[in-house]
Amino acid sequence: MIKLYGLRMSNYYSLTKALLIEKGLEFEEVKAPPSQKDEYLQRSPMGKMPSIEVDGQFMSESIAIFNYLERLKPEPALLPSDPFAAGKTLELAMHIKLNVELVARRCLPELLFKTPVSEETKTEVRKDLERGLGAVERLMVCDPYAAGKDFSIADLYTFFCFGLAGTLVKQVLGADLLDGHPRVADLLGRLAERPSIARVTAEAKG
Ligand SMILES: N[C@@H](CCC(=O)N[C@@H](CS)C(=O)NCC(=O)O)C(=O)O
Repeated sequence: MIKLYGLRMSNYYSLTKALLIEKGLEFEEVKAPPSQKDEYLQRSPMGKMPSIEVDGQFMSESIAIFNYLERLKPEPALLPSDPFAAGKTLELAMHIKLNVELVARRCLPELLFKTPVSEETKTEVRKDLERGLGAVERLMVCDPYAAGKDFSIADLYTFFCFGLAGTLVKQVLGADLLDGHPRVADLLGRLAERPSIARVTAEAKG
């Protein structure tokens, strides 16, 4: 059985857990906060969560884990069968991750550790987020799902990356990330009701 290491509070752990549920794969959750200890770095070379263990072998990075699971269990597919459409779906997922979530993440020290983020950084974050959101808006289909008519890996990145980014922008920048982005706001509302995502959210709270 696949072991999923990390903590339920992590958005990438949550994304990977939702992915395992979507795929209908059996898995066991193993509590493992990030660490720089050798044993942890064997599983996840940056000491981050999540990572998975399969038959004594380890893998980190949510997108690599997705690629593995998609090949391990092709149905239900979380990428379109058309190669170009599959590339576009991953393009969207990566813009959400790299140009929205990772940008907002620069504010994390202030939210998590009460270490103030400088005004200079906040100004940069606002500017970079505007650019990132513009890119995502240009790529997003939202009809009805992020990348088109079928639920895909892009929806999981949408939900779990926008979730954290939205909280960071609200708490640290005092703004609404989704202001001016009603399509994304609507999509997030619909995705919250998807059984895999609803279960992950409920179990992270409880
Ligand atoms: N690119 C990684 C990101 C993983 C990541 O940033 N994990 C965070 C928690 S959400 C973490 O472990 N942070 C601890 C650290 O940076 O040391 C993925 O997609 O899996």
